Parts: sequence; structure tokens; C-alpha cells
Amino acid sequence: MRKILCLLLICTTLLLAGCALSSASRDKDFDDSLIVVGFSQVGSESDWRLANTASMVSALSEQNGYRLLFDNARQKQENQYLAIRNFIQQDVNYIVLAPISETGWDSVFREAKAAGIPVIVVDRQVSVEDESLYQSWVGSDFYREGQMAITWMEESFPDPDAPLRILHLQGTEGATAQLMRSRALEEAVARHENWTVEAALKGEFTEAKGYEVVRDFLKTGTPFSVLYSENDNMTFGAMRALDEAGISYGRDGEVKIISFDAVHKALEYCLEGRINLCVECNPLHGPRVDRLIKSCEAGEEVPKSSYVEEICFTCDTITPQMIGEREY
Ligand code: GYE
Repeated sequence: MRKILCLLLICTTLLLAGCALSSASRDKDFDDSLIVVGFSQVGSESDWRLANTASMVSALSEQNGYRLLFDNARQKQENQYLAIRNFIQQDVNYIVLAPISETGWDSVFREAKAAGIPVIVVDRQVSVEDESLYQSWVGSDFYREGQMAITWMEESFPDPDAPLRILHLQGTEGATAQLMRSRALEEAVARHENWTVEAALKGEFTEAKGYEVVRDFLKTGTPFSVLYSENDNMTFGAMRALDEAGISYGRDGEVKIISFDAVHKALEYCLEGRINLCVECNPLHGPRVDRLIKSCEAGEEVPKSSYVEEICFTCDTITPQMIGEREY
């Protein structure tokens, strides 16, 4: 009899514990009609990234029919794996990934697929064995961005006999934005006998690292006349290092600066003649991802990849109105 009583007690306790667990894991205000999205973001390394996060958060809002689980990976791919596995465990409806680098996604994507959760990739691209592991990608044509910069260089330095020395400041290794912007430059250098890359420095897309590597490079005293910087924040760091070293830059300076992203502050510098060329990279992907998800929900076919249109600005043609009209 004592044994039966004991068993009964254990069963009741387990049952109660079960109820408590399931009600704790359920959010009181959770509205079943909302689409649950887990978004794994690269980090907060740049102004571009902050504008991108703001765009995603405002588009994937409750008013728009979403419940957003946001994870900041702080520039570590391992953190993105953790976030994705966590989203799978929470049984989200969609996983949106802004990948740090192109490779290394096969396993986690397979896990998402096995769980029946579609993955949408945004910004940088992924390279996976089986393309059906993700639904769709939307982002920039980073190679075209690089080519716009090269066209400007070809027009600005037309003399094939005058040596053109370039300092290359690279973003996070293995990120599409780095790979493609670098590729455009490397191909152009191979085509132009008078062009040389004095150094390719790794600035990780951050202002602090950009400053540090350029400051150290300037100590070598190697001359150069073009800075090809793969994002605005690294450019800001490089400008500080150039200021400290007393090297002039911009429209009337010794060093001409090319910068990618075209965030507000960079455009202001361009207007002041401190940056020569700003190549736009559009971070406003939130509404695009929203449209993709809504199309999936409606059972419509979605494109495997979609590129956004981008332009560039030079210090000779930019106007305050152009800057005023921009959202980021
Ligand atoms: O250029 C840089 C950011 O992937 C397009 O990442 C993005 C790049 C952008 O950190 O500022």
C-alpha cells in the first residue's frame, strides 16, 4: 500500500511539474497567428550593420505579423551555429541568417531542413553543397560594387605609365563582401601593369582594427596613393591613422580614398572632400525579407537569389540633397 501511495505521489508531482514547464515555456502574450522568425545577425561591427539590424527589426515587427527572436553573433560563426540550433529547438517558423562567412553551413542547414524550417539568407552569401538547403538569398552584388570602384580608378588614373600604388584594407576574411570586393581589385591589378598593391591589411570591417593596421603600416614608410577600403568604418579608422601620421588625403590630398557602404557619415566626409569615392551597399533588407517570408506563407515561388540596385558617389558630384534623401 505504501508503495502504491508513493508511486501515486511521484506521478502527481511529475504531472504538476509538466504543467508548470509547459506554461512557463509558453509566453503569456504569445499570439498564435504571429510568424515566429529566428534571426542570426553577424554582430554590430559597423554602421552598415546597425542600419541593417534596425531595418530587420522594424520590418519583422508584431504589427507586421511577426514574433522575432534576435541573436547577435558578435562576429563569431560558432555563435551563429548555437543560435540556429536554438531556433530549431524553439521550433520557429523561419530562420533568417546573415552569415559571417560563406562556408561551414551544410550541417546546421541540414538540421534545419530535417526540422522542416525554411532558411532565408540575407546580405552575404553561403556556399553549400546542396542549394535546396536554403530557400532564398537577398543581398548586394559585391563584385559589381568592386567593379564600380575600379571604373572610377581607371578614369581617375588613366596614364598607363604612371605607377599607381594601392593600399588594400580588407574586411572579415571569407565574407562575400570581402571576397568579391577583393576579387575586383585583384583582377584589375593583374590587368594594369602600372598598378601594385603595396599591402593587403586585414581590418575585420571595424574602425578599431582599421586604425590599428593602417597605423602600423604607415610606420614602414611605404608610399601609396590610393586607399581601397572595403567598408566605411575601417576607412574612418584609417583616416585617423593618416591624420596622426600627417599624411593628407581626399580631393586635394596625397592619398585618394575609396570606401564601401556609403553610410551617412562617409557621405558627409565625401561632401567635405575627405573621401573621394563612396560605393553604396544597401543595408535595408528588412522589407525584402518580409516580402520573401510573406510569399512563402502564401505558397508562392520565391527567387533563389535577388540583388539590390546600388550606385556610387564622388566628392566632385555629391550634394547635400543627395545625402538628405537617404535613409541610412
Ligand atoms: O560592407 C560592412 C559590414 O556584409 C555588406 O558587413 C556587409 C558588410 C558591410 O560589416 O560594413
